[in-house]
Amino acid sequence: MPLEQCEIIELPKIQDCSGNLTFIESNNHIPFDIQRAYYLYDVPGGAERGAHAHKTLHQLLIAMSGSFNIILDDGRSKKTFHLNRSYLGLYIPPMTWRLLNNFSSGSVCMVLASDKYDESDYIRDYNEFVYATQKQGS
Ligand code: T46
Repeated sequence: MPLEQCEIIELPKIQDCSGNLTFIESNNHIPFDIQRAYYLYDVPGGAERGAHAHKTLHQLLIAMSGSFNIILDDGRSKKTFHLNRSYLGLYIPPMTWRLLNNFSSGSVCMVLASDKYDESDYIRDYNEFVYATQKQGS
């Protein structure tokens, strides 16, 4: 998918003197049905996550706490995003290579996904990913 389809989505934020509340509705605030949620936490300093693409999975990444970088790659170009607010989500469509790094201490990355875990949906080899994107584009 072209990188232009990857975007930061600003989620609703209800603010009052006792704190903030953010909510997410499938197919309203994000363009897919949520089938799974998972989160990354206790990530050691200097660690990297991801380094793969998904064939069909749509995801939204949110920094629930702390911050981290996400480098996205569509096989032609790369773009780096920085997440550090719990009302901002990064939408990642299928066929987008991602690498997460620069996790701050205590950071939590929550992920909403359009499908259940399926290892056969992963492309973990970068050359295979680039080949697949070129085939799609031709
Ligand atoms: C992404 C980043 C942010 C499961 O059993 N169930 C699951 O739902 C998931 C996501 C993973 N696993 C198992 C599969 C592997 O044995 O947990 C292990 C690590 O999984 P993975 O390589 O997917 O972990 P990350 O953190 O490198 O990547 C994940 C997502 O796959 C990826 O799409 O954007 O988190």
